[in-house]
Amino acid sequence: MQITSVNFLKSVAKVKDCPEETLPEVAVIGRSNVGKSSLINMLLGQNIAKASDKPWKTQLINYFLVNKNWYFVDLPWYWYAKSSLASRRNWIDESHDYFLERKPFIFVLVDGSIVPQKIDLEFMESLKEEELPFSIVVTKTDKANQKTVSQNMKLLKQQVQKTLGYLPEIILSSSVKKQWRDKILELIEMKI
Ligand SMILES: Nc1nc2c(ncn2[C@@H]2O[C@H](COP(=O)(O)OP(=O)(O)O)[C@@H](O)[C@H]2O)c(=O)[nH]1
Ligand SMILES: [Mg+2]
Repeated sequence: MQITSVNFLKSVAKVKDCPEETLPEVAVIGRSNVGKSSLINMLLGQNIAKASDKPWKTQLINYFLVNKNWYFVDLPWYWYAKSSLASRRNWIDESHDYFLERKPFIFVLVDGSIVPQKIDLEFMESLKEEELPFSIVVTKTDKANQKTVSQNMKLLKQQVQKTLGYLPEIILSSSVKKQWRDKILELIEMKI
């Protein structure tokens, strides 16, 4: 897919303020700092999503209108591994409500430079329980050496398979090296 136009549409705090559901939607979700905004910037070819080290700046749902025919959505939920069980349940429920209402194509982002995190597996399991299909994008594959990334990938595949009973599509990415951009855009084109 060629990106011919990108417009920042709006940021909203509540699902009720989301744009009319007339266009297909691709949503990225993942732990704070996993690389959601950077991935969007890399795929769209411009610094349009705020990428920052300050996660509290991005607690809104951000909509980008791409090629005038689909939305790319940067989602705010899904906090820290150390968040309390109650707050975890809360954002998991909020994100489910969003997904069930808007039915986006979902990318769950996981950090390829570290070993698989329990909170990521928990989140994927919760999506499965709601029968919400998703693909996994592995971010920051440039941040660790190749051997470490391969080991992390192997563990990820094993643990996801064990948790879900199947393996969703897993795609690698590096927003810094701008790798696998075409492949991810191809997948988006297929899904929207
Ligand atoms: N090395 C490396 N750093 C990345 C990559 N993607 C994001 N980052 C960095 O990770 C931090 C968080 O990225 P950001 O996109 O804001 O994450 P978000 O909170 O999930 O939106 C920033 O400092 C980014 O520069 C990547 O592919 N490789
Ligand atoms: Mg962000």
